[in-house]
Amino acid sequence: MKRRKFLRTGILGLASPVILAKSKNMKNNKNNPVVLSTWNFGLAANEQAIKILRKGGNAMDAAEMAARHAESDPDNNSVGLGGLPDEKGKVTLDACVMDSKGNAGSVAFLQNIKHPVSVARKVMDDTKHVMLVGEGARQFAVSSGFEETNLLTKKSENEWKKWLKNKREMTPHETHDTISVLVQDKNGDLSGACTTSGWAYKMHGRVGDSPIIGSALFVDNEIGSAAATGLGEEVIKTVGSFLVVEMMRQGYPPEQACKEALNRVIKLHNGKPDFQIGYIAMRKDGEVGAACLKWSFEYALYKKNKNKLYKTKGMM
Ligand code: SD4
Repeated sequence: MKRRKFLRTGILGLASPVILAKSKNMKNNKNNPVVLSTWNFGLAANEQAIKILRKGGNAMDAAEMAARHAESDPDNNSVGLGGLPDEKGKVTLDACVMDSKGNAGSVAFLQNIKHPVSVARKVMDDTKHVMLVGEGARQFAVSSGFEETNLLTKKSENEWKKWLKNKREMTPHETHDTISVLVQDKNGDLSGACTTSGWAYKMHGRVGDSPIIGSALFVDNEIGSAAATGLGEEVIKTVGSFLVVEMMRQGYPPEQACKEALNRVIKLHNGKPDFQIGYIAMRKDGEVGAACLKWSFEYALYKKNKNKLYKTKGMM
């Protein structure tokens, strides 16, 4: 098939009315910071990012602060403190960051550290590696000055004990609270962060998409950034956030780029996925978009001095 025709017909072979913009000469959105994050607690997280941006801070610092806010919230049962544990009652954390220079840091299967996103940042800033996992990640965190804390709150422990009675299989959309944050600062530079305790009552040792660069988060400072929430296994298999950014590079607007990435998942599941994935995307010119597979998905957007919650309907 000729390239041009392929672009016009889209992944499922369906005609789509998408107008492909030229990504080459993408305008940089300067002096108009934008913050985009997943779910309704993204609003409060965005506020933390805004504080940094108002002082002229950079996108990476702002994204980290936003993610830290969700990690500290004991009522958010999918991130940091108060996150629901795995099948063995252990709270295990995944997080990553990526900045405008293409640097990245990540931690997976980290335990007893309240701010995995900041450990991921340290991996990026202070080591020659991108990813540390498990006990090695914990040791690195402690040696970098992070305090160890028990993250299993009484509430989460009680939930886990209830679950132990029948071990009903949960899906991530039942406890969806992963925070992914995309930020553009006043210079127009892009960065992002993602942090989660993952799938409630998952197998001990399970790692999701959230620490995987390209899956839950990808930033290309020339084109845009994208991030995910939802069933990590399916995001990993389709390298979701990288794909969304690549679609924007091809000229798809942010929302359409998210939908094209979701079309891949729909196709792999014979048109009937029974789980949730949500993507958020931010383009270099400050345009944003979001899409989800099913039901609905809320995201928080700060732009032009307004921080508001939006809801997008599922594609099916
Ligand atoms: C995971 N993607 O561990 C995460 C879960 C999630 O909203 O996003 N929940 O698979």
